[in-house]
Amino acid sequence: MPRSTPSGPSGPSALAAAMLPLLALLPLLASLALANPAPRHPGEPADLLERGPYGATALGFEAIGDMGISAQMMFLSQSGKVYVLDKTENNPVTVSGKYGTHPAWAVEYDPDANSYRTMDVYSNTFCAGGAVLGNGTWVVFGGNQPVTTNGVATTGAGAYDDMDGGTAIRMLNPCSDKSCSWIQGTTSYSTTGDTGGWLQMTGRRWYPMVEVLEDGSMIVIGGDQNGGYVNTAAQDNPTYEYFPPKGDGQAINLQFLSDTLPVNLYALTWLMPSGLLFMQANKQTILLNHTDQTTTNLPTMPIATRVYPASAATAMLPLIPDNDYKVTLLFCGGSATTQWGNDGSPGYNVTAVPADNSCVRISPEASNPQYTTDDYMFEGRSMGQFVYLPDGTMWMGGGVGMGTAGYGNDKYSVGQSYGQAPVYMPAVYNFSAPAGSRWNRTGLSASANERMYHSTNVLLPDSSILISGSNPNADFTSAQWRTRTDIERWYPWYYNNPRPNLTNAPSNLTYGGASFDLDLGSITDQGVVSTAKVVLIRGSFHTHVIGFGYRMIQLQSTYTIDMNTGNATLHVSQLPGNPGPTLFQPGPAMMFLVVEGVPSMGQWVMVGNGQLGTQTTQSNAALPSNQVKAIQNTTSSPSGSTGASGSSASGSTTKSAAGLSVPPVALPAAVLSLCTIVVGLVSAVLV
Ligand SMILES: [Cu+2]
Repeated sequence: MPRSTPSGPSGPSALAAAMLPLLALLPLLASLALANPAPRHPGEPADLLERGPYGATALGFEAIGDMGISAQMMFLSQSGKVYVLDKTENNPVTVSGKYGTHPAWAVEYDPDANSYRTMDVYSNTFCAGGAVLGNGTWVVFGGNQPVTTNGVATTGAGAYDDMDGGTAIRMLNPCSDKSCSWIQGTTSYSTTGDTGGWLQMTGRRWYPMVEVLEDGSMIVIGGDQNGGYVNTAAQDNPTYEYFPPKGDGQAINLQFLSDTLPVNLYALTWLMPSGLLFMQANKQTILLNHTDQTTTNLPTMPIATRVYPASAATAMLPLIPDNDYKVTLLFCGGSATTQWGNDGSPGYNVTAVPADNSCVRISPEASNPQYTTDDYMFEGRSMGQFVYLPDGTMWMGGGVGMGTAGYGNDKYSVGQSYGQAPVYMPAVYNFSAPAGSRWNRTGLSASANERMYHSTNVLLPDSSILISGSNPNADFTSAQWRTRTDIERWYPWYYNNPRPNLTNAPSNLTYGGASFDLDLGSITDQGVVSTAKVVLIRGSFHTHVIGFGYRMIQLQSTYTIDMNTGNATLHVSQLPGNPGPTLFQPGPAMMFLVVEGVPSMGQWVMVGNGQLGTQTTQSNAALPSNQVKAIQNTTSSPSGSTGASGSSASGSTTKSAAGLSVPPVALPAAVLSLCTIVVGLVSAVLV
């Protein structure tokens, strides 16, 4: 795609004179254009020569290896390592630990080395919740009773040496040297007190929701006692509690969880800028004030059920300055079935029910919040999972076209799956595209592998997506749908493009305060520089197509282009001081510099002060206006804009192509403009 066309003032005679030295530069300019091809834009077809580190084509999947266990839960940590948890089952890899040598259900996976090490987790993590605290410690809550062979529940350590995970809490401080292990058992949370035994919650929670609060602590919500297809009153745990514990440490009743039986597991929950919690389960929606336990009813979820086991793809849309960080939630797919069975099974042929294809949005704290329909998906999908891409689009992959989440040995199960007709094709959703054009799969190809219930997808720092896991079974099996321990990666369209360099990035970000500068390098094309942005994706725990603690924000920024030095600088705000940490909770986040939709490699930063507790907020320092410093040192031309990201007004029309290495002071501005013409022509021919 050609770069912007300059509007040089040169007349014919000046043009002829200036062209002579430029002709000598043509080979150099051509080589520059070859070295830095203009990036494609989302949806453009892949160049078949562009391949990922293992040989796959951009926009495609690649099978890259195996991680020994099935990735029911997975997160990329700030150490660069991916931590994976499965349920207790007869996995082919083992670990030696506190209770002997047994099949492993936890691994640390190194995406750079494409290798893993097994880790010892004492209790059954089937099906837990988790997130990362504001201090960077990851915590996993709940699970199920010990099981022995064929997934049969037992009361003591079964054949696999697993303990009861119903009330268990496990913590991990990630490491890059293979030295870390899960903190569990009798280890106390702090040095000032001991839990008196196991790190544990107030009650059993299978399928608990976890959300991170503005002080970096967590709220752990709901769940049931012993598992099942859906919840029942007999085994419901309709309460929430905090971690670390607050107040008297006791669980607090939440009527909403009783009202939404039987479809209230992993109740969909997001912290809102006001500090209230948006909650959605069954068809009901509320805002919860968790401190005084009052609730406000919001509209009923239309069209379909979104919460597990309907399991829609859900996400908070990326938070952007252009709409004053308005919070909007998106729900896509799920199931419109009206019957739910019980904790034993669906009780009907659930696999014959087509998955829903609708998408709806709601902005919970807008005036008069309503669900509105969004662009529908290409097909019905239960258990599709959204993954934020740094360019602001959202990838969706996995799931099924028929049935729901859940599994069991019923006459209508397909193997042991309550879903069938896997969806092999991903799609990309662009929230900022005009209605009617938000879904795109141009140039994408299908995976060869089904990724069903208990599969997970995680963004890596290079913007590829790590994919593993699939349908669970009572125990590890190779029968359909088999227990999958293999790994795939998916590569975005820009995977092999030259990437922006994220240099001199801060390691900590605050809520408000002084801005910081990022060096954009030798780019002077205002059309390119004006696309530069900085985004953060918060560290998040992925399971059951939910990203716990998952949100993405674009920081406000402006730019200065200095034609004298040939460099550009991006001025970047800290996180918004108002509303502060309720908008983007403290804790580790991956930072990307994105130019023309192409991200840098992600770098981890700590948002907030790195500790649990009230975070300091202050007003954000004003950013300089967008500015192009003209070629002569005597003039500087502010744009007159007041710091809005993406403003393109300028007092100068002088532009230069990115990467041009001709010393700018050696040539007059008109000649630089002509250089841009030539580069533009060469690029137009070559691209
Ligand atoms: Cu599960």
